[in-house]
Amino acid sequence: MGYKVAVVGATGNVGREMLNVLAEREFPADEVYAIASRRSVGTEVSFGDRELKCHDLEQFDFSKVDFCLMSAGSAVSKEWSPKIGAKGCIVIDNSSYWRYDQDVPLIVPEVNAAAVAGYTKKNIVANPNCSTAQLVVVLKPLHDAAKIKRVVVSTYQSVSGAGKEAMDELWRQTKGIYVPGQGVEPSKFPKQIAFNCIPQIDVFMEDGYTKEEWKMMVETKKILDPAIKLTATCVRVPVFVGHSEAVTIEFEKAISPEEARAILRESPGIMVVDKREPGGYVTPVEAAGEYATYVSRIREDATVENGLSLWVVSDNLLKGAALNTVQIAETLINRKLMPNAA
Ligand code: 11C
Repeated sequence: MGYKVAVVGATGNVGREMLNVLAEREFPADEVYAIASRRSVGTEVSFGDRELKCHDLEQFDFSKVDFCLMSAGSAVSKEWSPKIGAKGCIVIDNSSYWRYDQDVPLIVPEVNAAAVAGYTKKNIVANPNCSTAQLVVVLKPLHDAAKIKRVVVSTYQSVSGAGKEAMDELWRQTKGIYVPGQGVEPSKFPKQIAFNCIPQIDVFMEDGYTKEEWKMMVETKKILDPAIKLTATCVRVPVFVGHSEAVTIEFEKAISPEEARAILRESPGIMVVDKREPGGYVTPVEAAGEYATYVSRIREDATVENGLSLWVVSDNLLKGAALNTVQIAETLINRKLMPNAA
């Protein structure tokens, strides 16, 4: 007997990827339900070689499912995750709403799998922001080896992180540059995204950082180590899928690029591609559709004692969202933490 799984937000970018990942990884599910808002009821979404019809979130009986994989935004999660959790179903939520709640574990399985046991307080587990997930997968083994003091990260984030409409906007503006009448005026983004880059993701905070930058700092501390200092600059670039990060790390102990490369090669979820020749690194186009987080350009940062710089790329819809969510469900099963183990 397997598990029963509901995917809430099944018609969105991440919801569709959750269904793909469940099918690809042969998640031990007897039943998978696609759930969406009322206006999408009846819409069909792919699950492996089947099509699932979307059910109405408001009418669905969550007491009959074990897992709810939720990707419907913060407002929906705020209202629905506690109600669903109260039915005995474990919610694994992709929104930012529950991430900073001390009674909700924030999990990247390669980094802090053991903390998932804390889900019982609310029956909710949070999935981190996409730019945080790929970063902490890489920081963790390096932190274990040489203790990280400080991280400076600049991101190059794809438009899919902002949803389907944002992808449409990049496509429309790209055509609009060449075809009169298509329109290049911004709507989802604050400025033109085609052939441009925008140093703002999410809203501004009082201190001048954006919320995306704040999330990377706060989430890294919660998942990995509150003692790590992190400063981020998050930038939207005209890429459809795949977030890239230029990361500079200052360590307490000495660690050479060769040592870091050897450690990362052995670490879960990571592929090192670092040839120090033209094209000997990974770009978002190659990372899209892949489960791994890729590390390239590992080199010494000689401006500080014990410094390294590197380049990190991953599929933001997969490790940054859907894959990590499914891995959390697998972690709950593998650690025998499910109330009604199959
Ligand atoms: C982006 N990282 O690329 C954002 C999307 O807190 O889950 C994910 C926002 C979040 O726009």
